[in-house]
Amino acid sequence: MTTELSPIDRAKFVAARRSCDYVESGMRVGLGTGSTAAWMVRCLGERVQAEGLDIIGVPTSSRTADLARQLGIRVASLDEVKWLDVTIDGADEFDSNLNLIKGGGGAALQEKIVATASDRMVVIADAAKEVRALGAFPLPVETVPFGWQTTQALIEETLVNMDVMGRESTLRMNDDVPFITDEGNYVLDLHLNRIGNPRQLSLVLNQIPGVVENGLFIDICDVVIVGHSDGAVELR
Ligand code: ABF
Repeated sequence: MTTELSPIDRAKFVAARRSCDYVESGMRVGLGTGSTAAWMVRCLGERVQAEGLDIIGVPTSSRTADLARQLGIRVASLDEVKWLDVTIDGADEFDSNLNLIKGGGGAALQEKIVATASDRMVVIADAAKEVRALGAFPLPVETVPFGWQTTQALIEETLVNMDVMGRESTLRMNDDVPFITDEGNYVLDLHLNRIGNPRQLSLVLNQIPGVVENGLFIDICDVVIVGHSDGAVELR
């Protein structure tokens, strides 16, 4: 399955495979979204088939639910299991405090709900996701469809008037119709370049009427497993 992988895909696979050490029979497991998380789902599916691993998977997106079912993993909704032993998910960026930018795939709201409803959150990523300061990756902000362009203008006005961003931040948002999420909400991408105070920015954004959630994960991640083509490193 993995001999012909590119170096970055191998790094993702290595991190994903290591993360499965956190999973044992009887666990309720949040299953993340994205290409790295897909490797984790495949590895768990192999264990279900090979050793009868008995887990309940709670997917963070419809894409992950489809993959998990195809691989024979028992799937349930968060409402059915209420709380999880562990969630394993990817990220777009992580810093030295294990704060994250997530949601590049448009599932940040569901991912944050599932990750928060877990005893432990494990992030799996290739080394390129490690940053000194969050923000080079566009920050997803999920809004309700009603008045989304007004919400976008409110976001811009609020952030420009506050010093929650780094000196070299600029505010650029998509002009075309935003991405539509599983929940039917819209996703705006904030091109901030560097976020000076991610904790404060996350609080400020979620106070703006119309904003449902943002892709900053502050004090949620417990472990980041960084994959390299020749091994994995765990950061706590
Ligand atoms: C999901 O997948 C998102 O939160 C995150 O943006 C993305 C990472 O994708 P990949 O693992 O493909 O880089 O976890």
